[in-house]
Amino acid sequence: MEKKRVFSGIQPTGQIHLGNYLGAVKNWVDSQDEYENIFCVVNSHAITTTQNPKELREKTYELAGMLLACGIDMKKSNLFIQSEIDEHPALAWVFDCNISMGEMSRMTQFKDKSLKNPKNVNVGLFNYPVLMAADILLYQADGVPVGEDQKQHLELARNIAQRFNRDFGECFKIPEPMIPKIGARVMGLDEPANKMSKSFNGANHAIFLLDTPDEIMRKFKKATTDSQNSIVFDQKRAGLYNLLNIYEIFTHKDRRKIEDEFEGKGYGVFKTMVAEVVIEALRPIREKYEKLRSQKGYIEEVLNEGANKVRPIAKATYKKAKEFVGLV
Ligand code: AQP
Repeated sequence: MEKKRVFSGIQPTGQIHLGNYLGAVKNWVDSQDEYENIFCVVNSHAITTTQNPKELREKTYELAGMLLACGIDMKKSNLFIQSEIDEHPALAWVFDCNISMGEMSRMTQFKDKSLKNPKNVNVGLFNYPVLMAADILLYQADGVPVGEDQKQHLELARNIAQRFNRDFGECFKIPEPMIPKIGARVMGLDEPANKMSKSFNGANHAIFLLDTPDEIMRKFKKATTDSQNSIVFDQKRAGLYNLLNIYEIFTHKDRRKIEDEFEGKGYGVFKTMVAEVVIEALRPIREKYEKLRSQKGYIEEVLNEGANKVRPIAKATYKKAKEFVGLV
């Protein structure tokens, strides 16, 4: 039986944090055998916020290296840089002309990001979800493994595909969201009301995958919790719940067992144990990245190979879409 195809992307806007890893990348790695995998460093999405060109180029290759260090295996997956395949913006334009301003105005991430960065509210930022729809639909993906924050964008991609198929002819597969049961929304350690984010400034906000063991321990020890003393899964206690979820994912223990383990123990012991589990889980990634970071030639080779393999899929889909709308 043919394997189902998954597509997902990540922006080279900064270092990967625990939210990106648990919400997306770890799931890409863990299910590589099950699917036909296409993963993308979405650098064209990154320029919707101000970027220094030289740094963006560096961060693009660094992120690709990080994904390989996390376990993306080129024998099982294709990894490429978005800007290397011209059909992404080309298909986005076709979609742009078939989507209303009203539908786009409901996208909450645009509102959040505009408020965060009022000096650079550009058309690309508004259009971000359309480019994301093109990314996914070009590859006829069956599933899209992402964190919960991308749910609305995925719904839009499905609507775009359904409408196009109805109005012009059967062209796109309708992709299913693949949002993990735990880890879909990792919250900031300093402010558990906000999702952990690359662009959020704060020394104790995010655990980055390249943080040293000391940094990880310090950040977890300072994590915001509450003044109660029981260690139980209670969604209303957001800071504690976030830490417990992180512990649950890395230890694979069930919730009852975790609550029993920490019965009668205080936050000091609990936070230390969460930090230790995370340090051990991230250690091999950090070590592998240290070896890979000097091998820019190898990373470039992997990315070129990935682009060459998936380009024909993108070209075939775009050609079909173009013909359907009369662009030939
Ligand atoms: N806090 C999170 N918890 C779970 N999943 C998350 N993702 C992001 N933050 C969390 C998932 O990571 C994947 C890649 O995200 P992205 O880099 O493309 O963009 P983003 O969602 O905008 O991530 P950031 O960290 O918040 O970046 P900035 O600060 O640049 O906007 C996606 O699957 C996302 O769901």
